[in-house]
This record gives sequence, structure tokens and C-alpha cells, in this order.
Amino acid sequence: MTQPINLLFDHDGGVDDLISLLMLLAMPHVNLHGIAVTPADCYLRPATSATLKILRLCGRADIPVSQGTLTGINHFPRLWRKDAYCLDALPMLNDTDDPLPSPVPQPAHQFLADKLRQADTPLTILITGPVSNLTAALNAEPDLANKVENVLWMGGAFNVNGNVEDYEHDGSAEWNVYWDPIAAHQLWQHDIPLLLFPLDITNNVPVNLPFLHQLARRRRFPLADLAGQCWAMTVGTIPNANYLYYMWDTLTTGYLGAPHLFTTTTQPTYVIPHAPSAGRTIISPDKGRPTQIAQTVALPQFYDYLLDLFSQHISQQ
Ligand code: AGV
Ligand code: CA
Repeated sequence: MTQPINLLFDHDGGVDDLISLLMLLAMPHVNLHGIAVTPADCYLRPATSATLKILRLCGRADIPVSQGTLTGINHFPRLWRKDAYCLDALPMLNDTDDPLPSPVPQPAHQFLADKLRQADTPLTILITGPVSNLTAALNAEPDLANKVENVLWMGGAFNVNGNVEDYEHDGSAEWNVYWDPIAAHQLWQHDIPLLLFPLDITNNVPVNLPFLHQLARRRRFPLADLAGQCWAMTVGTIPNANYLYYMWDTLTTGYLGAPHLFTTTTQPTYVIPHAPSAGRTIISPDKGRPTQIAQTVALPQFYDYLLDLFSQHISQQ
């Protein structure tokens, strides 16, 4: 059915980042070559630990995990970053004494570079946090761009407001770009295909209770149970648009399994590196470079796809 995808996954330990990992492990056509954890919307230690525990649960402790050492200039709110501690403490991730592997010794930007260099065929890279690691890898070795099949990034906001509220900022940026706006600006200079999932499309997928109730009815499947526990952590937020939790990363990840549910468009885009719009993504025929942008998703079908994905039996290897 779907073509095999050789994938590197760089995430930043948020609730939907770890649900994205569950999704990838449930996709039989995805061959996950390695995982990088970026210390952005998380604390690195519990986010790495939760990542390793999910791999253990799914019988995939063979997949190498690296930790990011690069940090952006605009830190995520601590209130969001602490979610990693809650994820790492979930009972389903802690019901065994089976040993956890260690993360690899290389920092994440070197790890990504090594994996690209060693790959026989180009790799797809899924990024659900900031892009600092990939940019550093390509800055150091621009020819590695030839080994990049495609970059799927949850990031940006074009014709909608951003989600950053901060001093010295006008609110036009999305957080994954804002954390390290210089890295995003530099990534745009590299000769790689980019497919963005900006807030324009993710605003269509708030985490909603009817979906969570449907998922709950599937909780006899371990993945559905765990995804439901993770999402339950996100519903206690102030019901104001700014505070709603969306399926930002999970929508992006879902594209790998159900691309037919999406439409995309190609536009010349540019990243503003400096204040007061640092991290803003804009369409600019002058300064822009061609960028593919996910535009629409067939919503009921996407939710059904997620329900089916989480109703798979994970193959314990
Ligand atoms: O801007 C969306 C990105 C996604 O990669 N993250 C969360 C997702 O993992 C930052 C973010 C924006 N609003 C948030 C975020 C919120 N209310 N809680 C936690 N993180
Ligand atoms: Ca994220």
C-alpha cells in the first residue's frame, strides 16, 4: 500500500510530540532510523526518559535516541515544559523493571549528521519542535542536503496569528520558529525540500472531548489507552483560543500515514530572524524560497485514521 519511509524524528518532548512517537511506531511502513530530543518545550531528562520508555513499551528499544545540546534564545514557558515529568510518570510507562537503554553519546546535531551521512538512500526528517539540530548539521556540512528526501516541520503561521505572547514580540510567530528564529532563518538557505504544517492548518484540530471519548472506547488497545492518557493531560486549560491544546504535531505526523487526506500548496516563504517579529513566517515573492505548505485536511477522516492507528496491536520485536 504505502511506500516505505526511512525517517529521522526530531521532537521536543511535549504531549503531542510523544503521541507522535506512538503514531510512528504504529505505522508499519515507517522505518525509524533514529530520534533526537530537543530541549525546547520540555525538560530534557524526563523527555528523554519518556521517549525511551515508549520505545521499551513498543519493543523498539533498538531505535537510537540522542539528546540535543543546542538551545534557542527564547525559552518556552516552564508551565509547558514540565509536562515531560507527568508523561514520564504515567503508569503504562512504568510497569516493568526491564532496563532502559542509554541515549547515544553524540549530541543530536551530530547524530542527525551521522545518520544522514551513513544513509544509503535519502531520509525523510520529521521535526515537531525547533529546527536547531538539522540547521547545525547542514551548516557544518551543506552537502548533506543531498541526503534529505524531505523535511516535514510543524512550524510557522502565515495568514493567522502566531501563538507567542512575549515581551519585545508582536505575536506573529509560532513557538517552534520563535525558540530559535536564527536557525529557522538559516534552514531556509539550504537546498532541501520543506513541507510545513503551520498554525493555519493546525488551528482546525483542537483536542476535543468527543474525539477523546471515542478513543476511550478503544482503550483495550494499549496505544489507544496511552494516547488517551496523554491527551487527557491537555484538557484542563483555560478555554480561550490562546490556551487551547491542538493536535499540532500529531497532525503533522499523520501526514506520513495518510497524505491523501491533505492538500498542499507551494509558496515563496521567508523567516524573519529578528525582533519584533522574530520567528514570523511570511509569504514573500522577493525574499522567499519555494516551500510546500499543508493547506487542508479532511477532518472526520483524519480523526478516523487516528482511531484506527491507535487500535493496532504493537508488534513486540
Ligand atoms: O506551537 C506548537 C508547538 C507544537 O510542536 N508546541 C506544542 C506542540 O508540541 C508549543 C506550544 C504552543 N502552545 C502550547 C505549546 C501549549 N498551550 N502547551 C504546550 N506547548
Ligand atoms: Ca512539539
